Amino acid sequence: MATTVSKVAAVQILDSRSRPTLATTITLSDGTVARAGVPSGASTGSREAVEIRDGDPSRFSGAGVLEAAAHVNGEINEALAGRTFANLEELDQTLIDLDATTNKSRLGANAIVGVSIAASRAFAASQGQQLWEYLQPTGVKARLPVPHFNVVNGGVHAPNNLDFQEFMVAPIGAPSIAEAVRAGSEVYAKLKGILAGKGFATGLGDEGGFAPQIDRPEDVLALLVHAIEEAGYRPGRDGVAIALDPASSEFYREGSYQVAGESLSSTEMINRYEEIISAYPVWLLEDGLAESDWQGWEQLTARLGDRVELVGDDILCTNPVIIREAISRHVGNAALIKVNQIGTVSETLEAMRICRDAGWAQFVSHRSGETEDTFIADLAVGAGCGHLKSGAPARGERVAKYNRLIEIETASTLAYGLVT
Ligand code: 2PG
Ligand code: MG
Repeated sequence: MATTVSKVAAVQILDSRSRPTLATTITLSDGTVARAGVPSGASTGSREAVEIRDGDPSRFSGAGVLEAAAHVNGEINEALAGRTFANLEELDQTLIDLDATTNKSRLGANAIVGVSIAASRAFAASQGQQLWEYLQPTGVKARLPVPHFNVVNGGVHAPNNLDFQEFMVAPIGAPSIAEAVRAGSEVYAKLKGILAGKGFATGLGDEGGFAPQIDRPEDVLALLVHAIEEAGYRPGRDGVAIALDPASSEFYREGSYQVAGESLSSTEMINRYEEIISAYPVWLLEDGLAESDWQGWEQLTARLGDRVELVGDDILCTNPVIIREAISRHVGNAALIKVNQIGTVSETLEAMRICRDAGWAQFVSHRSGETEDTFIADLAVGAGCGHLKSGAPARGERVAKYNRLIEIETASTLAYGLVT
């Protein structure tokens, strides 16, 4: 169904970390109005699409996005207003051509992605479809994804000594989203009590997880298993499993991994992960090795690829070209999916299609800087990828996505769970 755009506009707002980001609005000629909040990361891959920041030190320490907003209100609006598009791909391609760089650095990925997300929402509404239905590729079964609750934060997301960035609990064995959210919340509450009982602070990191002063990742994992059990669940895939995102590019220095006071080679780091997955119910490992350590990744995949899901985030950047290369080199067996890493919804769906065709899993993700926008919940459902991470079961910008999943579950007959 062809759709005509009347206007696009953007304004500078704040994200969940108090950094500027964009709220983007699109109006269609049929009167449909849709909005998008633009996410932004902290532990970014070097090959991500580029978000534009003003760099004026007198405003938000240079982090303002007035220039990106001006690109939406000026050049992008001029290119789209009054034009009729056959579909979202056509609109996204117009944005890509207008920018004319390989990494969206001229107009800004933050300018472009907000327009693309808002447009997909508007096109869905204009056709009377739920957003997840609109995003669902032909031949793909939609499903409700297993939520991955990031309950302990470290790395660049928290001011503690913990080198690993994310410790997630995943209620894989839950019967529904509503019950999975309950499990996440109950484990989170137990964990808070356990931490407080041991004298740790229970302040939160950027994604809503606790940020205790603990050095060794294994010590956190022991606490998580304890919290899962205390909440009345079985630790593991038939109950509540654990997922890790060490975000290891952040502690990879001059060819070695600096973890809790030790300096480890790639092989030693893989040995460490092997011990970890043998001792704890870890089912997924994201960015176990650094984005530049492709040889290490090949070894990691050969050694652990049949035991855990190995997700590439910084190394892949939701980029179809890089994902293709990783598939052919047997680097990982799954891709993290972040819309703003590549910059348009169409390219994101293309990255997911490439994964599906290769038998790779796709793990849809929020960013550390978020708004209340719930687009990723619909994306995970429509693409039928089976798992999503959106931070802790706490803080409005994180739970908005989980709450949207509950809403979708209530209004549909979709199945819950991993793709098996
Ligand atoms: C990650 C993300 C989201 P950031 O590394 O997976 O959790 O963090 O948005 O800071 O890149
Ligand atoms: Mg990551």
